[in-house]
Amino acid sequence: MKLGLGLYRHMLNRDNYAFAVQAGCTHVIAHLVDYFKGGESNPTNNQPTGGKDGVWGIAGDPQHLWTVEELSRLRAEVEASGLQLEAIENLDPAHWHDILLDGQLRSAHIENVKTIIRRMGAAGIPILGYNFSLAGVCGRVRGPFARGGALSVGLDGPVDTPIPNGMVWNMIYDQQAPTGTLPSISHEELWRRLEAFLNEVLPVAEEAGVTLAAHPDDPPLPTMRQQPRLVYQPQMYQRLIEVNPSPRNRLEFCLGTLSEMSGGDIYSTVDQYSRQNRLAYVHFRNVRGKVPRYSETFIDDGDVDMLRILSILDRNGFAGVLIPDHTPQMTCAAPWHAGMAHTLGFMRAALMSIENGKRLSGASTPP
Ligand SMILES: [Mn+2]
Repeated sequence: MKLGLGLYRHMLNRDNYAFAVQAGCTHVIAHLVDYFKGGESNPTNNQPTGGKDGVWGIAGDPQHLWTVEELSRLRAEVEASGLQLEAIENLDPAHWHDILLDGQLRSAHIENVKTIIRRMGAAGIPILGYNFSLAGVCGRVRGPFARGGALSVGLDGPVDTPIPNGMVWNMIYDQQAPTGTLPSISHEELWRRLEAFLNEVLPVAEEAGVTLAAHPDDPPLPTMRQQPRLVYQPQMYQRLIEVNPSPRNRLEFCLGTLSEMSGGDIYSTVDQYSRQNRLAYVHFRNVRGKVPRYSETFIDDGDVDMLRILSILDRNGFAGVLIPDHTPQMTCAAPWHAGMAHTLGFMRAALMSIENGKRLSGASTPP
């Protein structure tokens, strides 16, 4: 297993690459969507929250798809710092909103995603993470929920305010949209859209050598903002991978979200999907509680035994990248970095302990 750091768009710079190397990382996962553009309730020194039913920010330029040159330059900068670029996390709503919404631009947006996948392949970036969700990440509350009063986020019950027109997945893609709200759809309609999307883009992903990695719904409730959620119980990931058997159809395996789900057992869930070799990469996060009430914790302080998770991943031969997902904000001049450094230190020690255990038991072959 490999240690990585996820960086938001405005954090993609040499200082943060050096920080990652210093913390023992070998890989970076990059967000290219600027979630914070025009957002009012979204401090840029933390994960985007947007408030309970607010907005992260304004989506990007619908005419500008990430170019091979931009992607290659990013990869080169990451590699110049001694790291590898493992994945791009999340598509810009500006480029694919009508796939989620089944709108008039759907076929153009399918072409957008195919183009992005081909360009990632050309730039040698192996994984594209996505979240097939209308309401996206919403309903979050912030507070001193973590150990020592560290600022963290959580869920305090469902949020049912409808999504305004022109907004999808936490972001505004049309500032001129007529007033009104998005009509509700059924769970089966959402699955139909997901299946059509995967069946159209996975052949291109196979050709391009790019893996699609699906994030589960965070928060994992059956509905949020009057819209269905896709993967809100662990078993629903099985349906997603059975939609299309392509080896490029994999999971952005978010341990925190899976642990927040009301059903299932986190350890058997990790075993089930890692045994099938369906994990593209892992969001390594701990949490206390389950829907509809939970909060994010420090990595060593939640409901989940993260060491046990790693031993299951190791036993099943997972060799991909783990990144801290979110962490509580630590009380100091660099709250985000301190939280990440704390989690990365924990992860590094845990991974070293697994390797040492194998060496002592003679299980690994010498180099
Ligand atoms: Mn996650």
